[in-house]
Amino acid sequence: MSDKKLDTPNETVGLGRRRFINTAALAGLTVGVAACNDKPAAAPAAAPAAPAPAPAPTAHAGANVHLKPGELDTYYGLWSGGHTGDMRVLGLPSGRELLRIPCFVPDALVGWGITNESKAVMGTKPDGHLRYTVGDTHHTHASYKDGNYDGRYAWINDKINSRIARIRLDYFVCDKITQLPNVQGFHGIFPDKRDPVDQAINYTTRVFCGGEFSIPLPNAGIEDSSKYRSLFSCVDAETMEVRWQVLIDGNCDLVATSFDGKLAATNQYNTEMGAKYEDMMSAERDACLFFNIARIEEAVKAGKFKTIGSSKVPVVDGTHEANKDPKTALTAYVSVPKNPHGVNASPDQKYFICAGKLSPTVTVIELAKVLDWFDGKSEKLDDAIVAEVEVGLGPLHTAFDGRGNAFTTLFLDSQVVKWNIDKAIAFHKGDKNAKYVVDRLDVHYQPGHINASQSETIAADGKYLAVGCKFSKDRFLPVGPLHAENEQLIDISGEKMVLLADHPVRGEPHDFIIFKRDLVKPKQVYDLDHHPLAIKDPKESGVFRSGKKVTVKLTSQAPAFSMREFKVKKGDEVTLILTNLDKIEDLTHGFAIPNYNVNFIVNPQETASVTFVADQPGVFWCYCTHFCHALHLEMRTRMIVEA
Ligand code: RUQ
Ligand code: CUA
Ligand code: CA
Repeated sequence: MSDKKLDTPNETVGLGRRRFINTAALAGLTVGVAACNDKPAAAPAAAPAAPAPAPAPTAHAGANVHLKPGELDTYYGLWSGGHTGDMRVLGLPSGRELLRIPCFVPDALVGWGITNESKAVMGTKPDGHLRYTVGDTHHTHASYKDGNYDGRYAWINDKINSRIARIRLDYFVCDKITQLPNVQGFHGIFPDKRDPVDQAINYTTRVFCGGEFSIPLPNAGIEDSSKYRSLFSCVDAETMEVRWQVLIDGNCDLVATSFDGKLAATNQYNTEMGAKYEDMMSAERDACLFFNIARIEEAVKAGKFKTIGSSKVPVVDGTHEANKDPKTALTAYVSVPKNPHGVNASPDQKYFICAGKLSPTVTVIELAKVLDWFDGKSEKLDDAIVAEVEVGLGPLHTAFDGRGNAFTTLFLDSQVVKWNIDKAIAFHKGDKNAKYVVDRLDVHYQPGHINASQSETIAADGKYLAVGCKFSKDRFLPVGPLHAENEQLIDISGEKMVLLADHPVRGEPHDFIIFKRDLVKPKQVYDLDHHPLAIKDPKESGVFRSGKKVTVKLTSQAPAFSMREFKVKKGDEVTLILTNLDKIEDLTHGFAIPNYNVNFIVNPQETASVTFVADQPGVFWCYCTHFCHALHLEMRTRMIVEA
């Protein structure tokens, strides 16, 4: 893509005179994206206030990225996998990918979508086949305690089928998936940052989920699109049940939560409620929508809700019409420019920041002032906006260093801009000498999400910044038309940002979080008692028949399965249960049955099962697929299917 083309609509004007991006500019972007053969340009010509060249990386920072063999990373990163429907675990600062945790899409390594256990998590149709085999994960966040990660859970969204998955951070596995009723395009996601203060309602942690696409509710018939609405959903972190939903005007995009458990926010790019993109960008301003969580829960408790279609989830009314009186309002729509993308809560617990996307601005909203409005202490909701300042073209997402600075991606400028929140507020108040832009750094290219180590926690440490660049063009060896994406790592410990490394990743991750490694305590082996069908002694192995249903019980201990052969009859419905009795960390075995579409792994002390119909007679060598021992190839058992 050509940066020159991206900048064409603006090349003759300075930042101060750029306002909103129009359709022509977007058309220019489209052409630029299509014309990917163009030589990549350096910094965009029209980039405002071009920074001095960044200083060379400090010895400290550079040395940290290139870990010596055997040296461990200091941070974990949880990345969403995009189309692969998984969560990826990276070590940082090295950028090494350590694991992919399958959630929404079958996975060949683990046998996700093959084993009965994973199918039960993923959900099946009455015929036993998976309900869905595609997914699209965008946003991942982890559970908090007192404003910092507590290492219990992470959650990730599936935009396609409106599902939320929970990952246990002790085993790094997905253990529950919930589909949100009456939601299409489930996008933003964010949990509570502490167990909320109001114990009277007996809260546990909640996860808030934004519905992006507006649909008829209930979704029957094709009616006037101006009547479509979206829902904002609250999911219980423990039960993973949907507790309540809020009917809203406009749509939800990203989601953020306050540190005190009182407010959740979502940015809205389609307050126009347009059904075509031209309509979605017709208004000069959209909104950042705030939810008064305590009031919503009280309304639910008081029975002030309806239900939609066959769903039993209580739905309260958060539309404009029903929320005009601040003293009873469940929602507050704060006006922000134009098609905002991303909303982030600053680690000082004071502000929510919305990036403009089609406006070159970021909007800083003061939390206390939103609460003042709900309490009737402030007349105008717009007073909650304490800054709305220009930062560059196509601002999308914001991260924080814990020292009062924010870092916002500029999609169109291909830059990260570092800006100071207090100075932006001063500038907005009229101090035109307040230089809120601290630094700019070119990134490669077209950045979307951004996050800093510990960014949205009270322990933001201002060390590393990762930037998810949507296009890598010339940064890696070409591998055909589809390029790797570029997750870049930046040192933010000093005044100036320093680019440290490019990390190629398979398309296409979106969001991610980065946290200190000691916040999680991974388990080394499973516990036999976790699975009710665990075979604790090889002597329990055997073939157990009940009519046409046959249970085959097997154990594994390197380099052998407990039975060297087993017999079933053609037409039997076979459930094979395999417990791995090896006790050593990482001593995993696999189990594959040729021609039967069976392949899965069992980790040490783990039990898994598969069910299939033995429809082909013959001899089938079931073999271990995971290299475990010098006699790994010999680790087999013979399934004999009698005609
Ligand atoms: S959105 S590139 Cu799906 Cu996370 Cu902003
Ligand atoms: Cu067991 Cu390879
Ligand atoms: Ca809009």
